[in-house]
Amino acid sequence: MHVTGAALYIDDQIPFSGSANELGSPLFVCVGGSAIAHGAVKRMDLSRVKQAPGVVDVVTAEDIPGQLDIGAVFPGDPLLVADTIEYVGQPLFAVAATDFTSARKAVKLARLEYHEQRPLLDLAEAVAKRFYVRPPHRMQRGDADAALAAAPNRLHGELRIGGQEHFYLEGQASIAIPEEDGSLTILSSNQNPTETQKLVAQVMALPMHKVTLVTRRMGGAFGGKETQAAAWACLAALFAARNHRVVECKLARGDDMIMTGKRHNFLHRFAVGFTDHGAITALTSMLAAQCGNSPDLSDAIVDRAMFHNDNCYYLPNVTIDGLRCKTHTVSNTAFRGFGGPQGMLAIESIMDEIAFAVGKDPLEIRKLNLYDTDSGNDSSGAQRNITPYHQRITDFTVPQIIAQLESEADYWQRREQIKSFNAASPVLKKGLALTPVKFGISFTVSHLNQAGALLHMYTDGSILLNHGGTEMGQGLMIKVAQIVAQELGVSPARIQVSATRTDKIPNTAPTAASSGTDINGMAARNAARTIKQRLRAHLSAQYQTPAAQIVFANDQITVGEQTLSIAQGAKSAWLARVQLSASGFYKTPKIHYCRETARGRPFYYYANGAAISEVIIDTLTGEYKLLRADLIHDVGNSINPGVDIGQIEGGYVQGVGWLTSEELKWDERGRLLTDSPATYKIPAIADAPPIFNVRLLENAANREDTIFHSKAVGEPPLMLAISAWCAIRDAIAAVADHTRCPKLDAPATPQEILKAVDALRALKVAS
Ligand code: MTE
Ligand code: QUE
Ligand code: MOS
Repeated sequence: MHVTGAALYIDDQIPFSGSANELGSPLFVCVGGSAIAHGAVKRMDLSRVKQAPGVVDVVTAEDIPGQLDIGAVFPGDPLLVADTIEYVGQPLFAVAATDFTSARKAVKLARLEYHEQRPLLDLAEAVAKRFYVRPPHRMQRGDADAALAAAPNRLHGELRIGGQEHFYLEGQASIAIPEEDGSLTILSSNQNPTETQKLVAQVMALPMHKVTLVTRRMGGAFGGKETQAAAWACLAALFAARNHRVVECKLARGDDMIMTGKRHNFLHRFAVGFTDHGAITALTSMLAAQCGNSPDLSDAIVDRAMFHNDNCYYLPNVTIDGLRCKTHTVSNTAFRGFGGPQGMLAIESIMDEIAFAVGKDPLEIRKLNLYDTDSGNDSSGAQRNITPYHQRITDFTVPQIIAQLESEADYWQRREQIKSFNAASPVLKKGLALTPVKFGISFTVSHLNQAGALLHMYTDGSILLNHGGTEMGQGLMIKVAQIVAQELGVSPARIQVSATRTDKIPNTAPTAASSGTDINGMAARNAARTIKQRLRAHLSAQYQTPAAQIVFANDQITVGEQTLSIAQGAKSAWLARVQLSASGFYKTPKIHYCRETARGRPFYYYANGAAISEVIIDTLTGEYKLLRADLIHDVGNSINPGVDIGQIEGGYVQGVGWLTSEELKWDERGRLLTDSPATYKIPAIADAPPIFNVRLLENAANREDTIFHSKAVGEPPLMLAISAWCAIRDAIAAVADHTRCPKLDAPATPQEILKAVDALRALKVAS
């Protein structure tokens, strides 16, 4: 339905949201944002706004009946500015009008004067000034300083990693419907309905049971609707309650890009020690994230960056420091991978640097440093399978995936072909890289690893499934329906999946951390098992048949010699007053993590994969093209191979966008310059590699007891795109015959590539 256009998004639901009844016609909201990055409002004259055609209501911070702050985890996010302005676009007031265009025109009529202060906009400056939204955190194993001092070889360096705009096709949007008794129903494009329910309740000074969040689906989210969908739902709710009208609050694309947070850009500084063969003996790593003006989810995001700073590699002595830097920019937030991609890119870049230093192919260095789960102790007797946070790596499929890719995608032959091509081609240069991925599955904040489901079977044998997860295009609903269908021996067509509603399943976790199917699938299966057990017990008594001889399969129930339709079974149970509605619950087992000691088992298991990317660059213009990508990814026993392969392809392409063409730029006053698709370049279909081989690892059942022994797939494949960035760097290095590792930041835009090429050429001339 997403793909064909049959799906209804928030904006499409206005005609169905009570607009033709006693509530009158709906109102539409536009938000007025700050023009300055830091300071305070001296004067806010909204008289012309109020008088503008179509305007029905205007609100400022003073009009909020309950709590002003909507920070999800820590305070710091006022719904509307009450005193200090902390970024350009920060909401100051909001307008509701009879149509969206009138609301937008009215906002422009505000007369605003500011007390302006100098904003801090640069990440490196925030690092230097220790300007933080949250305190730093450290993970440690062994003695990195001593091992570094003793290392036969050392390198140190710095890498800048860019952020990323979510660019979900459906922008932020919510509709609020006032109900008869002061309750509110909110339709919201939202990954985190429970969190928004709580915040709307707090803002409106209502108990949570008076607020119901409904999320049918999102037209994409990618982490951008985990915390940052809440503000627009709150504003719609505020206007709906004040005016007793249906109210829609949606952001125009430009406002969406300016007013909502993005992937965190990072500054990475490191020192690495290694043997003459290229085996790492010590690493000190500083991961500094630009969080923007408030904490939002940055504590957990920088933690996840730190958890993935090892990627697939054993680091015998390691210290990782994570810094949550504050700047006067919009608060950055969750984005597919949740900090993991940034932490992982940092170590993959180091792998390349070591390869240049010891004169080996980067793949050799990667293989040499992989975790070893079978045998190997290092020289100190320590097992080579312990992470910097002291979780033991088991069931590590990466060596197998790399071996399969090396042979099936001809890594070494193509390496030779590329060498010959480059030797004969002075302007165009090709590059190749293979990079692996190990991504930890579970929310690292343990209490979020829980899910609920509610299953009804009707007397006609049809089934209604509810669970706490939300659909954003990742295929969660079909996967959970398949799971219930499998458990009950019926076809998925018999199962209708309801919209996600906080009045059906309460207190849910966000649909995030790739855990949607893992936890909601289990909860739904538990509900299905309960109904099945009740049916079996009933039919066993009714037909005097042992329970073991009752089989649910092929849309039928076989009871000994007899065959019943599901409808017959359901009706029989109903007549005997057997409950055909059940709830299910699941919490992820085995996980624990102590943040004080930075030790534990934060992840139930890991998702693995690897990719080879081949690129060609033009060393005169800096332009590049992906020529070929070969991906092998481990999804365990796939619940839906079509959906999984779609996630892998989409994740890879989105990652390539992050690391190549998607560049966010602000001016010196903190205004976003890249606020439209004209200036912010996401990948288009022609940017996908013409040869794109995507395969699922075979015979890869998850050894943990996950749903049908599958593995989560939503986020991990994004990081396969690191191979494209490394391949570009490899192509650049060809300019100086691979004698030096090019200095390259991310994203590798044509400008960045050209800068790196020119730097190498200048060195070559000088020597
Ligand atoms: N795929 C599509 N089509 N649209 C999305 O918004 N979000 C990603 C991923 N895949 C996303 C997507 C992110 S950030 C996450 S955490 C997971 O889907 C969430 O869904 P899951 O847990 O059900 O995999
Ligand atoms: C991965 C994630 C999330 C995470 C931790 C991960 C995530 C998320 C939170 C989070 C943390 C604390 C809260 C909260 C949410 O943690 O998406 O509401 O209080 O929202 O390892 O994806
Ligand atoms: Mo995904 S970034 O965990 O919403």
